[in-house]
Amino acid sequence: MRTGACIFDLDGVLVDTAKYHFKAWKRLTDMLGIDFTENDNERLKGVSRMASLEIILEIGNMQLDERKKLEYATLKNNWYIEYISKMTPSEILPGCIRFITELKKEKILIAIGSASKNTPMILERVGIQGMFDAVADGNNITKAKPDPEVFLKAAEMIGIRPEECVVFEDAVAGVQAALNAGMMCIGIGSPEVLTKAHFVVPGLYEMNVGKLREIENVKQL
Ligand code: B16
Ligand code: MG
Repeated sequence: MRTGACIFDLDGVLVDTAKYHFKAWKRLTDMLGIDFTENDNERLKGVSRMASLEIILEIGNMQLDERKKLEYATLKNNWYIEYISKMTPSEILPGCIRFITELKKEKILIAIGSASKNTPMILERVGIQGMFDAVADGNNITKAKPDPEVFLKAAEMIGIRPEECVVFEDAVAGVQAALNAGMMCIGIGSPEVLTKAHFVVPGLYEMNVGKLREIENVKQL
């Protein structure tokens, strides 16, 4: 295949917001008396806000009615917004700007495919909102990863066929979503965790257009 577009997940690929999600969930779980660890937080990566709360309630063996669930999810999000509103460009992960600039020179389109409803605010805070040809996020989808909706939406917005898109993802659910969309997926993280990705790098600092070309030539969808 020849890459027409690269679609980037946001949290864990372009910026490290997992620590702020953890801080906000931890504040809630402390309030509810649930023992919640950084290890548990790994299970929330790429998962939507409400699905994350369900996992937390399962960990705490706690049942709540829908009204309470919404109340707590909103509370967590308000705390999360308090943290991310203080983000600065220094929190963009290494290699991200350099790689995106290289892609643009090659006329490869770039888009965001994130589960987060806070995507616009994060992009604005770290100052990269103008870099993308399209942004598909939690605000314009109804089905969470591993459903392919967010990546298909991004591809549709930029007018590139799914089989010409390469997704960069750090979460298992996100890798599965990319495969479900019929796209090539480069995992960001560890190959032991992202077993289904076509190729895995530790971070975008390990990516360049030459490597992308090698991967697209060797790997079959
Ligand atoms: P929000 P991604 C995901 O973003 C996060 O990985 C996940 O931990 C979070 O629960 C989800 O966004 C929803 O975020 O509460 O801000 O809408 O990795 O898909 O960019
Ligand atoms: Mg992610």
